[in-house]
Amino acid sequence: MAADDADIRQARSWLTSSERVTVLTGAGISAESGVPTFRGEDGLWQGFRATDLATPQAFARDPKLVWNFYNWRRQLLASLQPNPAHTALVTLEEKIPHFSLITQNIDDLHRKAGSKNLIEMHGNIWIVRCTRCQEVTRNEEVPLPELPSCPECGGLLRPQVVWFGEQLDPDILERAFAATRSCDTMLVVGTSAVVQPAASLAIIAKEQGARVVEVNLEPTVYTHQLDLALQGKAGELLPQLVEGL
Ligand code: BJW
Ligand code: ZN
Repeated sequence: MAADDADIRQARSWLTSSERVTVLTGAGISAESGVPTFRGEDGLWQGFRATDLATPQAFARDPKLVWNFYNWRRQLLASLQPNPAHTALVTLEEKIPHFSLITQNIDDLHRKAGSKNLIEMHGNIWIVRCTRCQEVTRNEEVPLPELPSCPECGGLLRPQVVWFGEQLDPDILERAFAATRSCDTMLVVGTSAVVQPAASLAIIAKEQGARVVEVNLEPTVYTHQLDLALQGKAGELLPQLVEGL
């Protein structure tokens, strides 16, 4: 059922009365900017499932294939802009005394929109890391060579993103947990909530007594456990939520 005005007013009043708001976003918030999501029909790249390429095993087996996938996404992202959902979160950050934005996205669109207190759980597509000397650098070259090499040591570079089976950066994970444990209201936007540990954040927030509001085109596995589910497009619902705050 599509979100109605009463639900939006309810969510807005929780936001207005909150000192601390934490937002968790996933691929769905960037969909209206033209970024494909991972699951569903959108999650395909040249016949490959995107999630099958986001693994250390795929990179070890065929680094060219995986780099082609990331080069294709870098090329696409270079021309894409944040949408009204990203902008609404910048507005929200300006209004809320303690605001944190946790994103699973690597697309940099929250930063491009102007969000400040940003926690990128799965890394960033514009950062590369040397697989030999571990040097980490921002690199916006598009496209990179099929097998890009480290300017310091000649080792093979990889994207600074978190693949399946890899540990999240412990400092980043701790920041995400801290923002989750302390918030009064959490907004969960455009994530299928199947990938751990990000998926557990909404439940942790709930257990700590926060109000949790989901914004998604479709119901997710968590919908019934949360306080309110607003069904619809993030680019339409988030601007309505922050209107008049
Ligand atoms: C809209 C919309 C619009 C569309 N408006 N909404 C515990 C239990 C079981 C398994 C595990 C576990 N702990 C760890 C695991 C293993 C694994 C995991 O979770 N597997 C599950 C699939 C079961 N997790 C890991 O491996 C993590 N590492 C870890 O935990 O290390 C320790 C450990 C290792 C091994 C075992 C145990 C512990 C790392 C996870 C890294 C995920 N990496 C990726 C790739 C990042 C780089 C890249 O982008 O290339 O991250 S995979 C991919 O999924 C990407 C995303 O960030 C992530 C989440 O996807 P997201 O954002 O939810 O997107 P979609 O497409 O799924 O959903 C889009 C949603 O938007 C949909 O709901 C739409 O309806 C909605 N939507 N348009 C509003 N306009
Ligand atoms: Zn190196």
